[in-house]
Amino acid sequence: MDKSTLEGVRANNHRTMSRVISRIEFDESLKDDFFIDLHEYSTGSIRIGITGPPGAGKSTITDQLISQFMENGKSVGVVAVDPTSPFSGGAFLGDRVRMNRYIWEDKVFIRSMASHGDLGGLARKTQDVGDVLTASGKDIIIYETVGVGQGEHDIAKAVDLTIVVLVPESGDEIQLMKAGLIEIADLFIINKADRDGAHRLAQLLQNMLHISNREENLEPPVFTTIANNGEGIVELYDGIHIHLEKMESSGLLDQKRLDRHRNRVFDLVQEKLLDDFWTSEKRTALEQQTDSIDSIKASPHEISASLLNHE
Ligand SMILES: Nc1nc2c(ncn2[C@@H]2O[C@H](COP(=O)(O)OP(=O)(O)O)[C@@H](O)[C@H]2O)c(=O)[nH]1
Ligand SMILES: [Mg+2]
Repeated sequence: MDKSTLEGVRANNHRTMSRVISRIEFDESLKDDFFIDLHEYSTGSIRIGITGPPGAGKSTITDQLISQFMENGKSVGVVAVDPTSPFSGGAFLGDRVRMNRYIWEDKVFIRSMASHGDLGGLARKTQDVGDVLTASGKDIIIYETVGVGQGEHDIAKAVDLTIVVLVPESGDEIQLMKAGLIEIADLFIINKADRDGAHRLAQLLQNMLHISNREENLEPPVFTTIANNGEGIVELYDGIHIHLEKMESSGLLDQKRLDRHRNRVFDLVQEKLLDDFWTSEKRTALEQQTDSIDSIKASPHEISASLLNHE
């Protein structure tokens, strides 16, 4: 990676961007210098995470939002993060085909990214990829991820606005709480409002949010959509902007961005220390000290202390 790579990114060269993103994805070392030089160009975008259960309509909504942003003269970078399987997952392929109608436009860049089972680095990777897309001139970065585990929390940490997509079948209050998506949402969409129960669920959700909301927080708005025919999309698009403005004027957006900045430094330090620590000698020492079932007699605390003190 050298200056010309940065220039390629800045010139919105999608091939260069793809190459850089693959290196981030597969953890092939990119020099700190690259990111240091990139930084001044990487702070101007709005970053939105879209999460929810499989099949809820996240990709369809993303697709509709891309059209809205484009109509309003904005360029968009989309990262579909698949936390469970490598690229070739059926649903993802479908997503890409549907989103492909923009591929010829240099104002839209769409990319899927697998986490390779390593969720640890996901927040960092998605932020690094967001920086690359921002530096290429994208105004809006959208991350789509399936909300079934840990991945959506990493994405929520990496964005300005987290959107949770639910469907009428998403269930009652208890099921919603259990799903663990409530606490990360800044904004909700009940999609598939062509089915029974969408408005009931929207009402239930609004009541829940109203009761549980603490004063200093902004209450997440709830929108209903029928994404596959575009119903409710303009209202959603406007609602996203109104909510972002509220987040901005209340200071919440700055707070989020600052927390993100600080956490990023924290995570990077942690990763670097771990990388430096686990030399091949240390790994060998660990393996030698844990090479048979008998070795479980030794205290893990003692083994770790000896590794930490080992020169
Ligand atoms: N009935 C109905 N189907 C929808 C709606 N939105 C999306 N779909 C369909 O639901 C399926 C899953 O949508 P997709 O966007 O791939 O969901 P994702 O897994 O959350 O990304 C697709 O067949 C869509 O066409 C909607 O509002 N109503
Ligand atoms: Mg999808």
